[in-house]
Amino acid sequence: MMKKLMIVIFLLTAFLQASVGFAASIKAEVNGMVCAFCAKGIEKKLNAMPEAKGAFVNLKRRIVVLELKEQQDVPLTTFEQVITDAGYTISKVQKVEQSIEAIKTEMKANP
Ligand SMILES: [Cu+2]
Repeated sequence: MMKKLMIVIFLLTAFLQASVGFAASIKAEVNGMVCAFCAKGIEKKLNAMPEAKGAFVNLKRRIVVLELKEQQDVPLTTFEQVITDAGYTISKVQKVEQSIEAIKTEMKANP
């Protein structure tokens, strides 16, 4: 009885880890964005990617976020290429398990 319960818990944990282990967004620190047109341009380029669910730029914090559609992935190098081709440089880039909404909420909480 106990053994069965342990197996169920183990499987459930494995399943949950697999489902949340998926990166929801690519978040980067981008240099060279100086105005709202820069931000809009980057958002437009990222939104044009087939894997994109959404894109978000915060000029003040120099943050660029590409949220991915479910079960979709984009290599960091591909993301970096889009940004550098647009004329900007990246100082930091990482995959995060957060949606754009979650990132915005986090930013509001830490002004
Ligand atoms: Cu600009």
